[in-house]
Amino acid sequence: MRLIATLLCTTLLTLGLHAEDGSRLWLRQETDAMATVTLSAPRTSHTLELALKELHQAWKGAPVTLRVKKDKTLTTDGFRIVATDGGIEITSPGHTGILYGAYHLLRLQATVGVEAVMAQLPVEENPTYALRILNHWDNMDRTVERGYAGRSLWAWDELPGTIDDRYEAYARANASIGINGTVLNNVNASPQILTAENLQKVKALADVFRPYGLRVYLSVNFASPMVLGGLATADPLDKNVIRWWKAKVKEIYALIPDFGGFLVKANSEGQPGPCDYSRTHAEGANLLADALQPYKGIVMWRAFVYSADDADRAKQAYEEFQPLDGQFRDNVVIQVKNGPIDFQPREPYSPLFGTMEHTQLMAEFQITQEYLGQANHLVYLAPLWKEFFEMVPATSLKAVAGVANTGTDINWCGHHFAQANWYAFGRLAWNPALPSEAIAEEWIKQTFGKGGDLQAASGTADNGTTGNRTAGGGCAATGTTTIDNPVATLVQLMIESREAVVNYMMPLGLHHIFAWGHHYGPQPWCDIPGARPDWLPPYYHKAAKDGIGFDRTTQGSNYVSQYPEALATLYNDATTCPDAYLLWFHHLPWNYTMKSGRTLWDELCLHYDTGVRQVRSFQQTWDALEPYIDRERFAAVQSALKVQARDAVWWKDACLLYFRQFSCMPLPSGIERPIHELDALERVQLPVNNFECPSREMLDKYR
Ligand code: GCW
Repeated sequence: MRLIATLLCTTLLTLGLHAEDGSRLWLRQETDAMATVTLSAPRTSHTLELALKELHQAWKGAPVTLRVKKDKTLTTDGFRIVATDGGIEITSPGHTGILYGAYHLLRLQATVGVEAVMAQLPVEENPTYALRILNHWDNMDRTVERGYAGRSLWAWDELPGTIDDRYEAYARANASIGINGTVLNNVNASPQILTAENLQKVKALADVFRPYGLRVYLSVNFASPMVLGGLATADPLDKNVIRWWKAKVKEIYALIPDFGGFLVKANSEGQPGPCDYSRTHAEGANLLADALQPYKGIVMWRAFVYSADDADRAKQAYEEFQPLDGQFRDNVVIQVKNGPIDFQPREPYSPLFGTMEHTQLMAEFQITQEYLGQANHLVYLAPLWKEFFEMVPATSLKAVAGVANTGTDINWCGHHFAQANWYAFGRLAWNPALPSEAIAEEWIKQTFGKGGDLQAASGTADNGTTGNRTAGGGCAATGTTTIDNPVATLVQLMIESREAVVNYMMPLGLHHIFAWGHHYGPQPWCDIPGARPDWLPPYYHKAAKDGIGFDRTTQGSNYVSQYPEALATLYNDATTCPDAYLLWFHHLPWNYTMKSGRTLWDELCLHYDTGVRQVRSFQQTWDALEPYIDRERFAAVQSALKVQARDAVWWKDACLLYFRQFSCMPLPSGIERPIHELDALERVQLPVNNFECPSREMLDKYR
C-alpha cells in the first residue's frame, strides 16, 4: 500500500501535479526551470545560496546575476532589479536584500508572466519598516490562543532533536513576503520559555530561520525572576531582579547571537508587571531594555491595558501611557493595537498614535480572525489595515506586528483565504502604500493561478477543462455563467468581504457584541453576573429605550478629546461624524435622522440586511468561479461560505431582534424577515473553549 502511495506521489510530482490542499501557500511555482544564476559577492552565505537555489529552480527568464555591493540608496533589506545586456541583475548591500529581490522577481514571474517581467524593470525597493514581525500566541503545550488552524507549529516536546520540515517552510514563506521577525510564544507568557532547556529549543528554531532573514523574539513573563530565579520580588528597581535579567539575556545571546528581543504584556488581563510594585510601565520596560541594550536587542512593550474601574475602556491605554512619553529607553518600542478596544471588525485608530512624540511606537494588527468569524469566514483584512494607515502616517511608526494565524493545519491557516491575510500583512509591513486590490491580485495569481491567470489553475486531473467539475457531487455548481475576468472578480469579492463582515456583525460603529469567551457569534444580550462590565456587550452598545451607542463625546466619556483637535471636532458632532463610527462616539435615539434621510433604526436594519446579501453574493460569485479553481479548494471554500451565510443571518437576526425590544420599531419593508426566534438564539451556548473555532457540525447543532 505504502509503495503504491509513494509511486503515485512520485508520478504526480514528476507530472508537476500536487494535491491542492493549500499547503504550498502562494509559493506554487514549478521547480524544474534550471535557470542560469550567478553570484558576485565578497563572500557567500546560506542566505545567498537560498536566493541562488530559488531562482535556479523556478526562474524561467534571462540569466540572473546576484550582486552584493554597497549602495547608499538601499538598506540591507532593500534591493534593485535591473535589466542588463542579455540578463537581469539583482543588487543589494545585504544578503537578505538579495533574497528578497529573488522572491520579488519570482513574484513578478507568477503575476505578470515571465515574458512581461522585463517591461516591469527597473525595480527599486526598500522596506518602509525595518521590523516586520509576527506575534504567535502559541502556548508551550501547543495550544494556540485565538488560533484557528490546528496546533502550534512549534513541537516543543520534540525540539531541539527533531526539526520539523515545516519550520523551514514557515521561514521561507515569511521571507517571500518580507517578514523578518517572529515572536514564538504567547504574550500571556509562561515563564518556562526562559529555562535553559527551552532556550536550546528556541536556538534550534532560530538556526533554521536565520538564513531566511527571520529573527527570533520571545514573549516574557514579568515575574520570571520569581518563578525561575526563586527571587522574592520582580520589582524592576530591585538589584537582584536587574542582575537576574542581565544574566538571562547574556545566556540567550550566547545561544542566539542575533536574538531580537522581548515582547511584554504587563499589568493587563491578570499578567504580572511593574505596577504590582507601584512602578510605572516605563520603569518595567527600561529594566529589560537595559539588559538587552549591549546586544542591540529591543523591548516591545504592549499598551493593551485597561483598568477595571474606568468608565470608558477605550480611554485607558492613552491615560496610562501618554503621560510616560519620553521616559522610555531608545530600544523600547510601545506596541499599540490598531484600535483602542480590541481588534474589532471596525474601530477608529487608537489615539495613542500621534500623541507620543518622544517614544517609539509600533502598530499591532490581528491576522488571526478572533473577532471576524475565525476559520469559517472569508474576510480579507488588507482594507481594514489600510484604513488604519490612512489615518496614522506610516513614518510615525517604528515597526509593525501581526498576530499570526498559522498552525499545523495542512493549509497553515484554517480557511484557504486566511492565507491572504498572512500574505497581505507581510506585503503591507513592507510597503503600507500598496493598494489592497494589488495585494489581493498578487495573492490570487500566485495562489490559484499559473503564469498570471486563473484559467490554468493546476493540480487536478482535469486541469485546464472548464465546467463540469465534481465538487458538488458530480454536478457543476453553476452551468452557464462565464466570467470575463476571473481574477478581477475574485479581487472584488475579497475587497468587499471586510465591509460585509462589518455589516452583518457590527455596523455603524457598534463593537464588541460578541459571545462571551470564544467571541464567535452574536450575544448582544450577554450578562454574566459578577463579570467585569467592560467584558459584556451591553456596556458597549448601550441599547435602551432612548437609543443606542456609546456616548464618547465631550458630553459623555470625553474619549473623543484624545484625538487631535480637528478630528475630535469632526467626531464629536453626530452630523459630521462618519456613519462608520457613529455609534462608537454617539448615543442616539432610534428615530435619529441619518445622513441618508432614514431613521437610525432603518439604517441599522439595512446594514445588517446588506451584510447577509453580500455573503449570498459571495456564494454566487464563488460558484461562478468553479471552472477556474481546482476542485479541492473550490469545495472547501464553497462549504465555508455556506457556514458564513448562515452565520450572517444568525448575526442579523440576533442583533435586530434584540435591539428591536428597545426600538419598538418595525423592520423596514424590503428587509429579509428573521428566520430565528430571539429566545432560541439567546439559549445558544457553543461548547468551545477560547482556542477553538466551532465546527460546521457544532454550529448546525447549537445555533
Ligand atoms: O484580544 C484579546 C484576546 C486575548 C488576548 C488579548 C491580548 C493574548 O481575547 O486572548 O490575549 O486580547 O491581546 O493580550
